[in-house]
Amino acid sequence: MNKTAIFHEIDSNYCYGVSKDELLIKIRTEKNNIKEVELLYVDKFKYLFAKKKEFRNVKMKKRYTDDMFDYYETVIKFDVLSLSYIFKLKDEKEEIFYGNYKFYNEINKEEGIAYIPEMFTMPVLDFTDLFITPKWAEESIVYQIFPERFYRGDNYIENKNHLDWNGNVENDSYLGGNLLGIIDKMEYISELGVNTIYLNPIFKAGYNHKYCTFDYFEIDPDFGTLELFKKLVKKAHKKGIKIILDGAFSSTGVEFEPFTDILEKNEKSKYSSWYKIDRYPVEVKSPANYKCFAHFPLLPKLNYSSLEMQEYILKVLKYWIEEADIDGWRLDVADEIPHSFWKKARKVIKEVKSEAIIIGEVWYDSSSWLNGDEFDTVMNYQFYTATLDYIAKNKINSKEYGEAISKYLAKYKKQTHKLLWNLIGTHDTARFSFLANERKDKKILALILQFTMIGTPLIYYGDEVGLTGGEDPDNRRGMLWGDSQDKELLEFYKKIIKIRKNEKALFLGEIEIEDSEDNVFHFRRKYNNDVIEIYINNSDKNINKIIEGKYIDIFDEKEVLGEIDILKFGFKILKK
Ligand code: ARE
Repeated sequence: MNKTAIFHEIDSNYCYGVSKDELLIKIRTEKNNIKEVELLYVDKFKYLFAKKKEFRNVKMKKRYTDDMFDYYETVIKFDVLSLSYIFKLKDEKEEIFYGNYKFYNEINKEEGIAYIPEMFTMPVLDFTDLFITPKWAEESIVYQIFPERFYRGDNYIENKNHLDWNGNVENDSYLGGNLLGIIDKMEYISELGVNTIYLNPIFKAGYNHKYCTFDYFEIDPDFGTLELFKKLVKKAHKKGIKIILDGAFSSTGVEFEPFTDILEKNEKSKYSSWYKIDRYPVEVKSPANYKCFAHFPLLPKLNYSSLEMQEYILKVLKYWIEEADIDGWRLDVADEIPHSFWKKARKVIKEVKSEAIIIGEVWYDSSSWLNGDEFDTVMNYQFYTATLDYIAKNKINSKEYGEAISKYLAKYKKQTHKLLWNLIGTHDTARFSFLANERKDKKILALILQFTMIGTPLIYYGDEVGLTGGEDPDNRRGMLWGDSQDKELLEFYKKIIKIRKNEKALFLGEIEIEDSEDNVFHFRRKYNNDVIEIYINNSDKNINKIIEGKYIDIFDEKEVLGEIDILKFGFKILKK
C-alpha cells in the first residue's frame, strides 16, 4: 500500500457540510492502489464514556479517478455532538487504519482513554458555515453577449463611426451593438431556450469591450441609458431569463475620476491610495509607473489595501442589484483581488439578494475561491481546455479527458459542481469552430459534452448559428442574423437545450466517469431512478459497444437493445 499518497484533512474540501445535517468525507489514495476503504465513525463523547467501544461504519465509494489518484467519498448524517472518525484501508496484502494523520495497525480500545488519539474529529456542522448556492442556478443555461457586437436595435440610424456589421473587426472597431438591440432580440434569445444572459461590461468605459471603466454607476452612452437597461432586465425576467453583469474591479480605465485626480494632483490627490503607484508624477505611458493589468497602462490596478476604495466597489456591487434588479456578477480578473475583499463582497451581495449568483473569472484551479465564503462558482476554463485538447486538437485521448474532468471535480466542493460555467469559448478565446478547423462534427461533440456534463453550459453569442473567428478581436465579430445564420446548427442547439431541460439527470444528476478502454469517452448521469449514459466517439472509426439491457436513444428516440454503433466522430445519449 502506498501510504505517502494517502491524504485527508478535516474541515476542508475533504470534510465539509453538504446540507444542514450531512457531512461529506473524502480521502485520496494512489490510483489503483487500494481495494477498499471503510469509514468508521462515532459520537466522540458517547465513545469516550461508553463501556462497549463501538463504531458505526460505511464502505466509501470510489467517486473520481484522475491521472494520479483515486478519491473515495461518502456522505453521512451528522447526527451527533462531535464526530470522530477513522479510515480502514485494505489492499491485497494488508489492512490498516488511518486516523489523526497517522497510520495504525489497530484501534486502541483501552477503557476510559481521555481522548481518541487515533481519530480525526469534526466538531460541529453549523448552518452558518454551510456553502449555500442559488437553487435556480442548477437549471441555468447561460448565453454570453458582447453587447457591441450583438444587434444595433430596430431603430438604428446610420453612424459614421460604425463599420460594416459583417466586416472584419479590430481592437478599436465599433459596429454599434447596443442594449436596445438585446431588448429587440429577447424573443430570439428566449426561443433558443437559454434562461440566463451574461453581459460583458456595459458601464461607461473606453474601447468597444468596456473593460476600461470610467464610471461604475453609469451605462455607457454607446449602449444606452439606465432606464433602457432596467427595461432589458424587466423584459428578460418576464421571460424567465436572469441577467448577470460583468464587473471589472481589478483595474479601471484612466478616465475614472479617482485616476484623473491623481494625474492632476499626484501624491496630493485624496485618491492616491486607491492605486498602486510606483513613482510620481504619474503618467499614462509604457512602461507605466503604476501597477496595471497585464502591463497595459490603460488598465491601472486598484489598490485593495485602501478600505475607502473597497467601500466604493462594495457600493457598486450593491447598487446594480438594488437599482436594476440584476441576478448576479461575473467578476473580471477575480484572481488578482484579495480573498479578504471577496469575503466581504459575498456578504454584501447576498444580503441584498440571497439568490444572487457570484461567478469568478479564474482560468485555473479555483478551489481556494470556492470554499463557500467567496464565489458560488467560476468560468470553467479547465473544462474548456480539456474539451479543446480532446475534441479540437486531439492532444489527449478519452481516458486523459476523463482524468482531467475528474481532477477538478475531485477538488471542488460538491455544491459548486452543478454551477461551473462549462464553456467552449468566450470573448477571450478563439471560437471553438475556428480551433476545430471549422469541423462541424467536432463542434457537435463539444456541444454534447457541454450539455450532458455536470455543470452549467455557456453559449458564447453566435456559436449557435455558426459564427467563427480567431483570437481577440476576431472572436468578436458582428452577430449573424437572417440568412447568414446556420439554421441547421441553430436547430441542433435548440434540440440539445431542450433535451437538457427535459432531463433532470443532466442538470441535477451525479456523474460517474467510466474507464475508457476503446477511446470512447463514456460517462453517466444519475438522478433518482433516471440513468443517462453518454458515449463520445472522437475517433475516425465506428465503434460497436455491447450494452446491458434496453435503452431509449434520447436523440433519435429509438429503442436500443444489447448493442450500439457509435459512428466515427459521433455520440450516443441513452436513457434506461
Ligand atoms: C486586447 C488585446 C490585446 C491588446 C489590447 C489593447 O487582447 O492583445 O493589446 O486589447 O488594449 C480586455 C479586453 C481585451 C483587451 C484587454 C487589455 O477584452 O480585448 O486586450 O482588456 O486591454 C488573463 C487574465 C484574465 C483576462 C485575460 C484576457 O487572467 O482575467 O487574460 N480576462 C479578463 C477579461 C478580458 C479583459 C480583461 C481581463 C482586462 O475577460 O476580456 O480584456 O480587463 C491563460 C492565463 C490566464 C489568461 C489567459 C488568457 O489561461 O492563465 O490568466 O487570462 O491565458 O490570456
